[in-house]
Amino acid sequence: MNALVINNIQPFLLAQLQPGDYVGFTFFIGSMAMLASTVFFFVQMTRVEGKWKDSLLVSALITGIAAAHYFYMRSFWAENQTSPTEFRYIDWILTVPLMCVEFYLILKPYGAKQSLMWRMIFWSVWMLVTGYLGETVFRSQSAIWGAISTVGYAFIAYDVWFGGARKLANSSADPNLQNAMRILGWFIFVGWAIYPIGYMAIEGGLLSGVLPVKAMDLIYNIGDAVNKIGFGLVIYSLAISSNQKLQTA
Ligand SMILES: *C/C=C(C)/C=C/C=C(C)/C=C/C1=C(C)CCCC1(C)C
Repeated sequence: MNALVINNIQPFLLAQLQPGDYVGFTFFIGSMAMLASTVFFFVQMTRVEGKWKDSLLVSALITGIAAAHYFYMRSFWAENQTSPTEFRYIDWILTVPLMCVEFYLILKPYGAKQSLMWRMIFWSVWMLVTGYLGETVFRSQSAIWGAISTVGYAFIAYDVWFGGARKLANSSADPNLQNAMRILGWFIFVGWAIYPIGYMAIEGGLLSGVLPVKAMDLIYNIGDAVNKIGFGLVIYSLAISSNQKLQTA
């Protein structure tokens, strides 16, 4: 009797992780990496001046929100061995717009208007809501919804590579900012392009049969670690280099 009760509550206390469960491993690694990055960005926030505090705070919020969701997602995966789609998209709908805020914050001193931020946020929400619909409600038409989602992705990539965001950076005459924008542009172009590949691995997706179904979560987990932590580190090094210039000037 007691053993039965303990067995029932055990999954809530102790996530199961089996040998060979590589997706499960990446959920655990992801949760710890996000947690550690959050601590790092918070501590670094106290070491920089002025507006850089906001940028590093947003970096910490991005990895912090992701860390909380990864703790849920890894338990969900451990118990069900299926994709924690809802937690995943709730995480993204909070963290991806915050990445757009990050662009606004670094460009604000060079004349970025709030409209730039809202435009990028709009397209990120577009991308994620339509992607969610394709993964869940309209799974049999996932290719069409994936294409609609990609429109939002393309607008963000355009802004960062050629559009308003890039033009502001180019006109800033700040080599640190221009360099950071170039690297962030590659994050969007290559790092974010990882996600549609994962999406295409779902059942009925364009790459189903080519990639195993479990590849989706593996790809999303790797993408999140690269993009959220890497993105934050680019902002961090921009903050440190600009801050040093301030202090020695
Ligand atoms: C921290 C989380 C990030 C940076 C998430 C980014 C997600 C994407 C860029 C997702 C893009 C998608 C498409 C472009 C088409 C297929 C559906 C999505 C949502 C996977």
